[in-house]
Amino acid sequence: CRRPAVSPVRALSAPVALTQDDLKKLAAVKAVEYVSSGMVLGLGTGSTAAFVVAEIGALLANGELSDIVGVPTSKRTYEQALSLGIPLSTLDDHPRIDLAIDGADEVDPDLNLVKGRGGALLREKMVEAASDKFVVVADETKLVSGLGGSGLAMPVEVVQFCWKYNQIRLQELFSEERCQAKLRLGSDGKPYVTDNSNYIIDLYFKTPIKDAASAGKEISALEGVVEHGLFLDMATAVIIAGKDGVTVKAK
Ligand code: ABF
Repeated sequence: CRRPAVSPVRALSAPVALTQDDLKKLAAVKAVEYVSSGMVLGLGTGSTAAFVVAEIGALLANGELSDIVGVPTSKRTYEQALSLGIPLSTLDDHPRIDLAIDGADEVDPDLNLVKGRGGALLREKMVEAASDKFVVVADETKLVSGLGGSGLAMPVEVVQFCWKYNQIRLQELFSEERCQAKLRLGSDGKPYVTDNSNYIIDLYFKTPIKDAASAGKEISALEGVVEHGLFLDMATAVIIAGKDGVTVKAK
């Protein structure tokens, strides 16, 4: 078995009340147990995924892992992995990925996910769809009974052309869930622009999505929609870190 990595991820607090960050770190360390030398890895985006990347970097540095190639799901994950000396590649050069590890915004009882509040949903879905295994890391606050149930954003990436037209069509698509569709703005008050030069329309539901599978198809059918944050039947396993410990839910 591996000697403990030296990454900051391992420096978990003593058994006192665990913060949400502590829980994210616990999930990250558990997920990296799925990583073996020689793997092509999908590197996720978000704060939990960042702890995974940090742990992989530390294991590479202490010799516990070798011959890893990472395919990042965002420019910011690319920068983080580069800074840690993780060899990087692309889907063009590595169209088959052994294992992707990424966070999520919502996890339902069937391991279906809402992802993309970090704005990286398109590259995340491309990388994770190309992966033999997709392990999700999350703290217990991400668990929901039904997707959309958190009342927080479910993102849809749209081309910039006539975004308002698609905002209206998306809102109408979910009138039963009393959906509010809002253009995501950056900290500068201007429309947030993704790594792929698109906009994001965030959908906020008053009640969980009635039929996520149909919803995904209907969203994708809208002209000008690039991708959405419903990741259905994609996760191989979900690692949930909670106050009572770490659990692994597998399909
Ligand atoms: C990423 O993980 C995004 O899809 C999602 O928004 C995010 C969750 O972020 P965090 O781990 O910071 O809660 O994959």
